[in-house]
Amino acid sequence: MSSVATLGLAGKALAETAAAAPAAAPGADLPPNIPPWTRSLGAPTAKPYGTPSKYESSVIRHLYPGLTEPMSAYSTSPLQDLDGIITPNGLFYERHHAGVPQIDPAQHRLMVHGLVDTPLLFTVDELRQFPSQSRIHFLECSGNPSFTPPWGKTAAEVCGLLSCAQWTGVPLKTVLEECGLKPQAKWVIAEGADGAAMDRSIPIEKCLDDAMLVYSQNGERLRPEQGYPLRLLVPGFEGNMNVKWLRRLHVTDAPAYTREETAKYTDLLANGKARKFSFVMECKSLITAPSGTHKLTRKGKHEMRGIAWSGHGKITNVDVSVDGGDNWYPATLDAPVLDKALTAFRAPFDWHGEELMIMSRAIDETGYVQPTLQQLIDVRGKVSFYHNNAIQPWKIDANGEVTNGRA
Ligand SMILES: Nc1nc2c(c(=O)[nH]1)N[C@H]1C(S)=C(S)[C@@H](COP(=O)(O)O)O[C@H]1N2
Ligand SMILES: [Mo]
Repeated sequence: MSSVATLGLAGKALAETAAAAPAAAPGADLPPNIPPWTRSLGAPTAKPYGTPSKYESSVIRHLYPGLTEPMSAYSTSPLQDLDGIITPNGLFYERHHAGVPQIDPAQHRLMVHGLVDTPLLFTVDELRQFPSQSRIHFLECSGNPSFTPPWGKTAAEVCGLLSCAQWTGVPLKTVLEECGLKPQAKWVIAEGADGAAMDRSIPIEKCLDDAMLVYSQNGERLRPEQGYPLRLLVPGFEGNMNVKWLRRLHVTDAPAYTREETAKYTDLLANGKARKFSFVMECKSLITAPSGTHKLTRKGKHEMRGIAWSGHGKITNVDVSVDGGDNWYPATLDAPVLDKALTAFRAPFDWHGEELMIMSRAIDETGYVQPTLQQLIDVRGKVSFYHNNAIQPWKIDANGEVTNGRA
C-alpha cells in the first residue's frame, strides 16, 4: 500500500515522463492521474461468446503431467484463483478415460431397459420436456489427492479434481417411473457413449432419491468435456459414478461389478481386503487463500478463505487454526449453505511476519469431523489413494510465502 500523497508526487513526475514518451511509464496510469482508458471509448461489445480479461490468462485448468493421453487424462480447477462456490464452466475440472467425444445431440439416445415394464429410447429433446430441476452440487473425483508424496504445491494440485455447478436436468426417478420399475429392480447400470463406454452400478435408492439426468450446467448446455448432451448426476457420490455422455441405463437386481467399481475407485486396505462400494464423498474442506504459491505482502489483518463440502449433506461448521491444529476457532460460513454443495467460509487472522501453519476442518450435519491424514492412514493404510479427505495445512513463512505444510 502507498499513501495517496506519495502517489501524487510520484504520479506527477511519471506523467511528465509519459508525455515525452508514447508508452506510459510504470505508474503513470495510477491515481490521481487519469489513465488513457478513462479518456477514450472502449470496444462497442465484447465477443459473441465472452471470455475473461486477457490479464487473467493464468487462471486456467492444468493438465496433470503424468496423465495427458486421451485414454486417461485429467485437468484440475484452479481453486487458488476462484471465489465463491460456483466453478465457471471453462474451469470445471475434467477426468476422461477415453478423451472427449463430440456428440451431435440429434444422434444421441438414452436407452432404459432391463427390469422395467416398458423399455424406452429417449432423444435429448424428449428428455428436456420432462419437469426439470436446477440444483447446486459439488463434483469431486475420489482420487483427490493421494495418501503419499509428492504433495502438490498449489490448491489445484492438492485438491483440484473438485468443482461445483448449478445443474439442470430431469430427476432420474421421473424417467424410471415412466418406464415402470419391476419390484426386483435394485440397481441401475449407467453407461457412457465415450470410447471407454464407462459404466457404473448405482443403487436404486439413490436413483429414486436425488439422482438427475443433467443437460445444463450453470445455465448453458453441458460442455462436451462435462458429458454433452447428457450426463448422470448422483449428488455427493464419487465423481466416477456421474457417468458422462450417458447412453444407457440397465435396470438390474445386482451390481455389475464393472472395472471402475472393482479394480479402480476401490480402497485397498493394509490387510489386503478392500472397502466395498465407498460411494459417498466424506466431509472435507480446503483453504484456497492464502494457499501454496500465494504471498502475503502486508502485515496486519488477513482473512483465510476456503470451501467445505460433504457428500452426506450440509456443512454445519468449519474451524480454522493458525498453529498447526493445537488451537481452533470458528470460521464464518457464507450463505447459501446447501446440501452436497461447496460452502464458502472465511476467518480472520493476524500476520506480523511470524511463521504460521494454517488449516481448516469441516463438520457436516451428520456430526462427522474431517480427519487428519494420520487418522486416515491409521484406519486405511497407504496402499490405495482414493477417498483422501484429510485436513490440508499451508505454511506461511517469515517473508510471507505460502507453501504446502505437509512435510
Ligand atoms: N462416460 C464417462 N463418464 C465419466 C468419466 C469417463 O471417463 N467417461 N469419468 C468419470 C470420472 S473418474 C469423474 S471424476 C467424473 C469427472 O467429471 P468432469 O470431467 O465433468 O469433471 O466423470 C466421470 N464420468
Ligand atoms: Mo474420477
